[in-house]
Amino acid sequence: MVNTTIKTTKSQEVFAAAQNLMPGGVSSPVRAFKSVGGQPIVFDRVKGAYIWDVDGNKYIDYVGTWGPAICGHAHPEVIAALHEALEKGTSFGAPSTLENVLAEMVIDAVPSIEMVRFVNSGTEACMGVLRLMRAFTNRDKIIKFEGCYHGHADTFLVKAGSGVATLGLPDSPGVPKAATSTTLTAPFNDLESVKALFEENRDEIAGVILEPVVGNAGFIAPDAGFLEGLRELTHEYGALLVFDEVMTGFRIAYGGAQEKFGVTPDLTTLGKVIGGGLPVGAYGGRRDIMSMVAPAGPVYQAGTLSGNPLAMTAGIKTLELLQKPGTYDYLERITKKLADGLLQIAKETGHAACGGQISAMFGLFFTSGPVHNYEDAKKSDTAKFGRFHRGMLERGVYLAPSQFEAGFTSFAHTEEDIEQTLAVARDVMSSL
Ligand code: HOZ
Repeated sequence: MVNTTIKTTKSQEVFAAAQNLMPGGVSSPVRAFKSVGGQPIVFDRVKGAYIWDVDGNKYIDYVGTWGPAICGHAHPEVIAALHEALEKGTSFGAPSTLENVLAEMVIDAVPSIEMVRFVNSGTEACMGVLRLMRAFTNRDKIIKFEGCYHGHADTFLVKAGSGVATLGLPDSPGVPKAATSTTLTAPFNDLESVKALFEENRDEIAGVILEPVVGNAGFIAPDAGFLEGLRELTHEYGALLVFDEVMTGFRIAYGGAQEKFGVTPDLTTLGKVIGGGLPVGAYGGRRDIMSMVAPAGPVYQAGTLSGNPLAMTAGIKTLELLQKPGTYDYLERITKKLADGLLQIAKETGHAACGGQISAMFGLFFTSGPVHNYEDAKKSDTAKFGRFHRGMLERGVYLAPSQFEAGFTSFAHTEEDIEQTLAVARDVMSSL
């Protein structure tokens, strides 16, 4: 049933050549497979729930280009809309109706967002929001959580997740001490630590930023009351609450984690899904705060390709597709089947494991858990995860090449895809 003899000769050739051309042979670190061993496969094309590599092998994909592909890759309606938009030009660098359309869709969907600024990536969105938090409160310090990742701006590279966690790096060289001296960190799900930081730094903390559901330290859900507690603490100490919904936005619910959990932050960052596979980020929030952004206000932030017509088009069509009735019920059902199935198979094959899912986002740790924060996540047997990852890949299932990244499904994934994935997982876990 299961093919374990895939040939990846061409992938190996291309990746070997890439090593001389780009640092580590990649454009973004986690892609290099450093923590799971072996070499990355080199993609040729993607469609629906599947990837084909340059050797012609087909894989069921649970990375979804790191989150954007919630409709499945290259959805025909997104591609058709892009073809039409392409004829009108690739970049305007000027206002367009498309920006209004996507802005209205985002404002309608996301409870905290009354005004929005489009940028080109999640990193850029978080950089913009950071400056705005500080400007609005006239305070410099921020609180972030261990294992949360908010892009690669200097201030956020403290106990960061994603590639920093994957590679086990200390905080990055090249980041001036001054840039991180204002970054305070706390363990995720630990309200007492946050309160202590507020007490120790009275009237100095601009705000708290977090992934409301962590995806960059593996998948970690917030404990009951955690998000509500942060909302209360930030109110009490006159600080802003910022949800980084680059991963969770339009993924765990149409209105993101803030809709799902009923907690409304002051500001929100978005990316991934709202670009429908093209490079987009956004930050938005309360009108009084957003009115400080230039040129409405003095807080400077700009971008040549921001509001790009192709990116806006892909985003609009993706959100339209997500509005179809039943979409999120379907995503919840298939992802639960996958996450529960993986845990059951781990149990039956004798592996300590824990994990879970919310809508189309999931994770599996090789530790008995529970995992409430990054310290807990680090107890996972990463060597075993590496062997699991390789086994799955060799049998046609593409998972994120790191224990410290969440998995993503799409509504292009079928029940049969999930069943096939679970059959493969049983085979692999039996031989780990
Ligand atoms: N921030 C993404 C992972 N959490 C980017 C990974 C990549 O594209 O390699």
